[in-house]
Amino acid sequence: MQQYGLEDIRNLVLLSHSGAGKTSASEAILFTTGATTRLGKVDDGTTVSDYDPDEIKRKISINLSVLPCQWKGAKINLIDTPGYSDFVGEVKAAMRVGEGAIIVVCAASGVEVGSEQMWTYCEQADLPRFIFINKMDRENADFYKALGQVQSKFGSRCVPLQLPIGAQDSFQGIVDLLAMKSYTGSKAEEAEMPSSLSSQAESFREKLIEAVAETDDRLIEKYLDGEELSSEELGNALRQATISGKIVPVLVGSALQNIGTSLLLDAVCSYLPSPEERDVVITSDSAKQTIKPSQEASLATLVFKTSADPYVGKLTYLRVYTGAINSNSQVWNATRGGMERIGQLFTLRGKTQEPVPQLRAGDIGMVAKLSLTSTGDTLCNQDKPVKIAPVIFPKPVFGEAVRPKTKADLDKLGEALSRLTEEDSTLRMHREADTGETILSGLGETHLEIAAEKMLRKFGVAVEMETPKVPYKETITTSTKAEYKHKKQTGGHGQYGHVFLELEPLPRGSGIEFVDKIVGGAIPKNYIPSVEKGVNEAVQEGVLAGYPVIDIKARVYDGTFHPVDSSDICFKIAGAGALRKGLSQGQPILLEPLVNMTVTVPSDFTGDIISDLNSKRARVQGMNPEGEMNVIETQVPLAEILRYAIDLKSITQGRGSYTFEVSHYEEVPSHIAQKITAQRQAAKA
Ligand SMILES: Nc1nc2c(ncn2[C@@H]2O[C@H](COP(=O)(O)OP(=O)(O)OP(=O)(O)O)[C@@H](O)[C@H]2O)c(=O)[nH]1
Ligand SMILES: [Mg+2]
Repeated sequence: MQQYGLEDIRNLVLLSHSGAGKTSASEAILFTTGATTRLGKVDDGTTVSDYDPDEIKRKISINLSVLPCQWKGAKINLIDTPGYSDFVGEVKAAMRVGEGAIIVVCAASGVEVGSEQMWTYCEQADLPRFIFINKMDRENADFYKALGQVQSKFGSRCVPLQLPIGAQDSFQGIVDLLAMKSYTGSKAEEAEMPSSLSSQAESFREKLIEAVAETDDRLIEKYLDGEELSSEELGNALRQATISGKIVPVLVGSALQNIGTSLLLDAVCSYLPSPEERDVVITSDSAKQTIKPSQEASLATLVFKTSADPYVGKLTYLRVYTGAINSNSQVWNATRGGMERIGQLFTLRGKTQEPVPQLRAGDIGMVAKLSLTSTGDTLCNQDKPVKIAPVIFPKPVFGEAVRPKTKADLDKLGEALSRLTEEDSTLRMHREADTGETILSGLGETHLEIAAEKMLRKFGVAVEMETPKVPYKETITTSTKAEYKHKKQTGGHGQYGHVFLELEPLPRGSGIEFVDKIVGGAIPKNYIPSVEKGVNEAVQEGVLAGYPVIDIKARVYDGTFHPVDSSDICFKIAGAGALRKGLSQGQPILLEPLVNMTVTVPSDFTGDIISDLNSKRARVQGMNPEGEMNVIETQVPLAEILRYAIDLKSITQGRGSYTFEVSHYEEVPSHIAQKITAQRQAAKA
């Protein structure tokens, strides 16, 4: 097995709006580097990257895939990511382990929302990047228009390194502006520069040289003095400028026709950083710290993804930052504080596994069947423990209630759900005690739909999903007194319990209080716990719509008993009866949960968002501009935002995001309460 030094590795992430051509570009790269012998197509379901049945069916990427290949002495771990926003967790994981990115832009559609989002993520992560203007062969492809959009959205530091030769039907090749050479066809054969392009190429070359020179004090001096800059000088300066983000090179091509691929690969190796050039952020008790990547140092490996394979079991994706990890070894999981046994390490290209004896710093690989380890953990040597900063995943916001279709499905549901949530850090499962529902939450409707399909395909569990029930509650609004006598005469000895309760509404969040105010033994002490039991059982189901009752004080202040006929059960029945009576008299109301929600949208959408929020009974509590975004703080009933992921996506074309947490309960407005009560009663009947 060939071993690569840090400087010979490129961990390269492909990013874009869905459909700009990342998977197609990956396919072209694998073919061009000789990793594959035929060029697959997304539309035929034959790509290496999108091999998952869900991906083939939908013709989109859902999972990140690591696609190792070799180019001119370098090892490139290409990481294809999904562009669809529900799968942004995969993007975050991929970006965490990459040193460089290519943002793919469609030459016909221009810069789409998703690609803008990716640019923002790259800015936040300080990730050096290229722009690749793809689909030059397509109808309506226009390099200069797309470039104009790129520069107006991302700034003039996006500088073309290449120009296309021809466009659409007549797209043939690429002009390399640094070398001033032309290449045509998928084999990139050197060709004469078309005369129609030469003055255009000269002028773009001049802009490129000026931009590069401006990033380097020594070069700009030479440049202004009118001296010629050597291609070595330019290349070195461009590399530094790309790594520092002062320049974002713009490249061009067609993934489908495999034109421009080899030049793109050359540029990746020449200008994007190797693992050596990016320090590793570790978490420590004090401030943010970094360590230097090194193959000689002690081991530090980050687990950035886990996938659940129905046959192999759990598959753990590793990125080694320092040292090396060996097959059939023991390592220390610093995050969990325990030893982990490492079996056979391998690299994975699509579904093809290749066993490797060792993974060295800079590289990416996988291992199966780890017991202790999950996504985000650091594996290292026990005597040199270290924790690498984990991937920060977006919080799940869109929940649905999961119901197994049959009894057999029910038995397997728990296991399937826990495997799924282990595999996907943006999925969560919890049981809502108040409604008895199992809630699966993720980032959007498609996300959950695919989770359900996966559950069926991988674990044979069939489920139905529906909007979760709102955990309404009930309470009373006035104090009241109620009496209940349970008395029965049956054959032998009878039943007797008699309770007087006083009910009082309590402030929100108080819960249920039970107070014993019996004097003079009107109810013997030993029966009081039974009265309390009765009260506690009865509050589980309110008198309005059967929802649990909260925030009341129940005081037992009087009663009578019978020396022979009274019993625990009789006083329990009496306690419950008195409570129910009291609830009916206490002017009961329905309560609903309110959430504190933070919505982040581009400022232009503020008006639309606010008017939608108003229609959802929201109280807007603040707005804080953050750059081009507006952060809207609001309090809104949970019932109104159960499907907000869908509304927000449609209002903002996917540019918005939100988070929320349950805050407190408030009274449901009476016209809505009436509807809910009527529905519940109808359902019961
Ligand atoms: N004409 C033309 N079509 C292309 C090119 N690249 C990709 N396509 C087509 O565009 C569609 C989407 O391509 P993908 O490669 O799946 O795009 P993606 O960015 O991976 O999409 P997601 O995985 O959903 O984010 C497919 O139908 C491709 O055949 C290209 O260079 N030219
Ligand atoms: Mg794709």
